[in-house]
Amino acid sequence: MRRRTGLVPALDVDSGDTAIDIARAVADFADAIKVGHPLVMSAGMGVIRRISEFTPVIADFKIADIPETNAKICGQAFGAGAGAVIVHGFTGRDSLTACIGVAREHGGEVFVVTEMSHPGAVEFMAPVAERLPSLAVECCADGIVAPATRPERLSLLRKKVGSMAIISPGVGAQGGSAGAAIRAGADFVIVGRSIYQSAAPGKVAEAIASELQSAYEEKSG
Ligand code: OMP
Repeated sequence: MRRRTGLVPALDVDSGDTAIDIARAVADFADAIKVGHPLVMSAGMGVIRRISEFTPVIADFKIADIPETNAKICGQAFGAGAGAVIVHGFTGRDSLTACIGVAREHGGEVFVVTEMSHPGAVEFMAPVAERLPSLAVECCADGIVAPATRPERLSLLRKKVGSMAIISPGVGAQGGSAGAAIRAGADFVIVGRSIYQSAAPGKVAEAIASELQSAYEEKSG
C-alpha cells in the first residue's frame, strides 16, 4: 500500500450502498478502504469488488485458522478484489506463511495483527505482541497492525519491526489521536466510526488527512 495521505477509513456499516457512498466521499483523502465482517456479512463479498474499482481495499477478516483454511480465506479475499488482508499472527508461522503465499500469487499484501487497540487486548495479547513483529519480518509480511490507543506500545512495536509498514487503529471513537499515532511510529491510521457515523464523512476524512500531513511534516522536519 502506497502512502499518500496515510488514512485508511474502516467501513463497518451494514449496507453495501451506504458503504459505496461513504467510500466515494472519502476516496480522495484515503490510501485504502478497510472492509470487514460487519459489511461483508450484510452486503456480500461483491462489495469488495465494487469498492476496489475506485480505491484499494483491505479485507479485514482477522484470519486466524490452520494454514489450509487460511489459504482458502485469502484466496476468496484476493479473488474478490482485495489488495490486502489482515491476519492474526498468534496462530503461528505456518498459518501466516500460508496467507503470504496466497497474497504473493495475487500480488496482494498481508498485515499482521500484533496487540489490538481495545482494553481487553492487554489481558492475553500484550504478552505475546512483542514477539509478533519478528515473526512478521521473518515471514516477509508487508506490515503490522498496532494500537493507536497505546502510543507507548506502538513506539515499542515500531522499534521491533524496523521500517516495515504499520497501520494503526483506535483513532477517534476508541480515544487515540491520529497525530500521536504517527509520532509514535505509525505510517497509516485506521478510522471507523468517527468517519462513517459523521454527517459529512468526506469533510472528516479531509480533516484527518490534514492532521496526518502535519504530523508527518513534524516528524520528518
Ligand atoms: P473505530 O473504532 O470505529 O474507529 O474502528 C476501528 C476499526 O479498526 C474497526 O474496523 C476494528 O475492527 C479495527 N481494528 C481495531 O479497532 N483494533 C485493532 O486492534 C485492530 C483492528 C483492525 O485490524 O483493523
